[in-house]
Amino acid sequence: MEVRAAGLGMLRVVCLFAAFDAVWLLDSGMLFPRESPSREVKELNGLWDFRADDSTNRNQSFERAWYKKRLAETGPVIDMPVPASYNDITQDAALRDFIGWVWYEREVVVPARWIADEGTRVVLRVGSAHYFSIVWVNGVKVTQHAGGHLPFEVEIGSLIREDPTTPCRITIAVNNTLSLETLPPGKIQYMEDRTKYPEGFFVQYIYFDFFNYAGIHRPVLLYTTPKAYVDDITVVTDFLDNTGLVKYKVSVQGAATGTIKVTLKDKDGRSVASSSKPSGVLKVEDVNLWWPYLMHENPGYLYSMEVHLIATDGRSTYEDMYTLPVGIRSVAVTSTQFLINNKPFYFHGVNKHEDSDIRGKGFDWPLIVKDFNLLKWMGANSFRTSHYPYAEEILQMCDRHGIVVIDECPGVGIKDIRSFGNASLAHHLDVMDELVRRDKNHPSVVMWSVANEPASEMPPAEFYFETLIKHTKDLDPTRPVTYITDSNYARDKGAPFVDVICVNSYFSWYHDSGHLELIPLQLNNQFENWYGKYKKPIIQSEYGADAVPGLHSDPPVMFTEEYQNIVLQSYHSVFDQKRKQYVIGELIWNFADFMTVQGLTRVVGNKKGVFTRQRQPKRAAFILKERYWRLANETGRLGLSPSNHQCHAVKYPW
Ligand code: BDP
Repeated sequence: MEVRAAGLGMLRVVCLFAAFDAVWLLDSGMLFPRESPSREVKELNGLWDFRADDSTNRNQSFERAWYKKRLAETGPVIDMPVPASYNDITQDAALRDFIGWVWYEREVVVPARWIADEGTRVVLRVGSAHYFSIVWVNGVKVTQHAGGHLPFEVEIGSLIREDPTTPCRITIAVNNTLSLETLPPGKIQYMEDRTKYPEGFFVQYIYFDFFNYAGIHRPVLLYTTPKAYVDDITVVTDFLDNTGLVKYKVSVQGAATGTIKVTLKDKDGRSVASSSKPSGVLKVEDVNLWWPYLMHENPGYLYSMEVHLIATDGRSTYEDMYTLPVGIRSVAVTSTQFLINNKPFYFHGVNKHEDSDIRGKGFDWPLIVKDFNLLKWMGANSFRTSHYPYAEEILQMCDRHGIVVIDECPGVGIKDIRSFGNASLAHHLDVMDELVRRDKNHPSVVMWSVANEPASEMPPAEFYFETLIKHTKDLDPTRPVTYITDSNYARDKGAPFVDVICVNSYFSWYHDSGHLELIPLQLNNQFENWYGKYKKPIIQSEYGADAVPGLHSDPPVMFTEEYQNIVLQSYHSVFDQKRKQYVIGELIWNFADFMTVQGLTRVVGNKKGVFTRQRQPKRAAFILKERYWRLANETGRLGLSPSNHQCHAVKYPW
């Protein structure tokens, strides 16, 4: 038996590593900017000059070439913090709801040495800006990028060296207009009825349930590398018995010849494996595997892979160092289970948003750390990045704390048949390229989600999702792929292609409102139908109910905390039956209340959070906490049972 298991393990490793060579098709990397002996980072966060182009045709800024001079010379500017959404920073409702171009500008002092040293690359990087961005340096266009939530960068060293005496003026124009071909899709409609709307009045329709926050959402920075540099690193990991296997590939740019030294170090800085080849397999004896939070006493174990390059471009010699955190783990899916390191993993977690008061979707360390503390307090072991990629810093936290991630692209609200066309698909494939390129090395990321609740019953959905999912698997054959389906779409054309069925349902909320007693019947049927049809493991990827904090009623009525609690508990009783069969996870909608567009069903935003937007618990948070810690003890494989409870018990952290 053991011999057979070992043989199967070896087969898995061979298949996994064989697939590796055929993939990672992208031609350049997007390594997270890190300081090292050869690399410096200069953050450009803080106050930028800001001006919205509110001209009637929304185009005056281009007609008048605002990028050519200082923004303050084009008209009145205001202070705008970066990173932050601009929407909630002022008292101006017109700016909160603004659609069109906004302009950010800042002058930067570039260290003289960076300019003087021709062997230094100076890279300008924007962590994310929503949605379409154009960047100029000293009035010269240097790059543009379509899509929020993902980084883009450009080398500007040669440009700033042209005239080292001019200050480096960075101008970024950002446009939040969404079309049927963007991700997420949206639509602008001009209103023609002059008895109701003035000339030029338009609205942007969106098909998703969160505020369309805009602006520069994540850090902007300059960083340096030598002219010959480590451009990308890819790692795929597995293990056999006690030996960890790290298959890696380093790609280098700017060098004619060079030597590479790769050293894998453990947490104490001891070298555990090394190589002098640009690609290969590192073997780690007595490996410390990367385990999820609550599945092991020592979750989130990370090694450091130090890549040291010495290269020459024919004239000079350059030295570059980059250190990548590496977690060694495996992921696999069977028809009824999700396996991490060959052990069944049950997702007990949350869906989140990047969303908070004042900052909107702006990156904010205090908020991020608070959220992790709340996740761990609750006993959550996972979350889905609903409905778009989150900041890389958040994924790094997940790596370190062992929080498992379903990494979702911004394919939310694909509801119009025109959003299944070729242009949309091409953009969706590009976005998946960018997402996988950015997040491929995170051990916490265990599955890709290519969309949320698309109109997957429409005829074009079949080709669209077959292409999209196949492409994602070509990019990364090591992780399962899913998209999130709405339980109403009984005729789901994409489901045959996914590895895991993720299903959202809101019984007794959007249907049969007030009829809590129907939840067990309807949920049970939901699971049986999906499993019966596809024989794939299922995650309840959303469920929940709005609760206005402090609103009470017994017997429960909608929008009270009691109603939210009963919804959760009714779902939980069915999960408890089905998790013994093929249900592999439950993710509450939502971790915290979040802002939405104004509408009849939203009282200052979506209130399905188990925490308020200010991160205070509703009663439901305590229900989940009690449940998640219990699940951790039952499913976490810590060796817990009543008899050995003393030796390994997961302790409540209070
Ligand atoms: C789901 C959507 C999510 C919404 C939620 C709701 O995926 O974005 O916020 O419904 O209505 O269908 O609360």
